[in-house]
Amino acid sequence: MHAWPASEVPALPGTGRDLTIHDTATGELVTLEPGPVARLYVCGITPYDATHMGHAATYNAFDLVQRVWLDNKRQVHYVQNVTDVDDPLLERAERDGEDWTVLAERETALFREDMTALRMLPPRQYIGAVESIPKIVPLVERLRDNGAAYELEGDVYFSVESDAHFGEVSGLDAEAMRLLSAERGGDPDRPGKKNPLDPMLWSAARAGEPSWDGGSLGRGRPGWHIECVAIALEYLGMGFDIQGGGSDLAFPHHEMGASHAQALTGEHPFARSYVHAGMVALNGAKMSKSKGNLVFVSTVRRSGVDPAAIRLALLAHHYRADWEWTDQVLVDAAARLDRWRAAVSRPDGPSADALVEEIRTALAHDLDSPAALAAVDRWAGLQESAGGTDEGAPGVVSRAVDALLGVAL
Ligand code: 5CA
Ligand code: ZN
Repeated sequence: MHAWPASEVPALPGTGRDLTIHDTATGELVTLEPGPVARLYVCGITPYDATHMGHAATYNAFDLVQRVWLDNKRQVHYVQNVTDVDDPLLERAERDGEDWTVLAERETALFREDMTALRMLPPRQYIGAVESIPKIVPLVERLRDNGAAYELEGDVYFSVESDAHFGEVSGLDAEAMRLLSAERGGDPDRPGKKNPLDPMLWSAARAGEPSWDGGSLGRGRPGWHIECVAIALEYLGMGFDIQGGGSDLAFPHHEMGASHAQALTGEHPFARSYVHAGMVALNGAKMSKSKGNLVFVSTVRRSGVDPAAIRLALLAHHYRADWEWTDQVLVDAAARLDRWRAAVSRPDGPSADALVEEIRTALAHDLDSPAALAAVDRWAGLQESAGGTDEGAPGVVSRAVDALLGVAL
């Protein structure tokens, strides 16, 4: 699958910082030590509806991760998937009497447009679940042959007990896991499972559903967690720097993925850190496709709002916070964008050297984008009140805001 076009990232004067970020597995801030090529896997969308502000906020967080790394002279190997076959997608296509492949292609195309408009850096590989099936089948066969997976009425389940590190990503107890598993695509109550938490690796073909040749597994389709494992192992290998997504992916998705990969390879860890963004809500409830309380990026764009204002609305919240989308959030962001644009439109201004360092420091410390915005606000305030004689300072600010925050002034 193809990704979307990259916007250029200007080089800045001075030096970048090492990224310190909150790791869900340890519950602590960790200073990452990526090699010259930092490796990032971010879970992609299930394309049965348009990109909403919650998705955009999560992708914004991992876009900042890349910008900190790039500024710190690292290359970034970024991989993202598209869950282009899964229960919710098939259910939506069925409900609307639409071909599921047409639905998935249309929403994926819209996602690419939204990501491009928001200036999110594209992944090097953007890979669909369907195109990954030939890679997934041998992994499931291997897990079964190693005794880490078992068959139940034609379906194949992963045995969570096969990984000694199971539970270390989310740190949840068994009861909490059971509740979340039922809520998030698992089937803890299915009779015959060795452990209620065991997730599906391969689902045997069912009437009226698409299915693929699964070799010795028989016809069927892949489970959700193994999809991301197959893609991450293929392109990044074990021990990549960050696996990212929203906080609703910590369990079961990232927990199960880590255990699949660890059971497959005998190595630990799958990812060196697991990073999770908070949930964006609308009208008091988590924005979600299944609930339908959504504000779409594309709808707001089509109403004439500058995508840079949408991006500033996302950046105004710390990535780990749960927050509420309101009309006011966007009004404030649009006002900030106008103010910043006016401030950089003059040929000279207050020195920008300290500001560049402030933005760098804020982002390198657990992606503190609200602190970065406050620093730019202060510079814009100085420009408005006293101005300055530093020729070219507005240009430096403009490049820093572009390179580190992804906002084109
Ligand atoms: N395809 C899987 C991942 S492999 C999936 O979860 N797709 S998704 O379309 O449901 O979500 C895409 C990303 O957006 C995930 O990282 C998810 O955690 C995040 N996300 C979903 N809803 C919200 C929300 N309300 N606020 C913040 N992030 C969200
Ligand atoms: Zn995933």
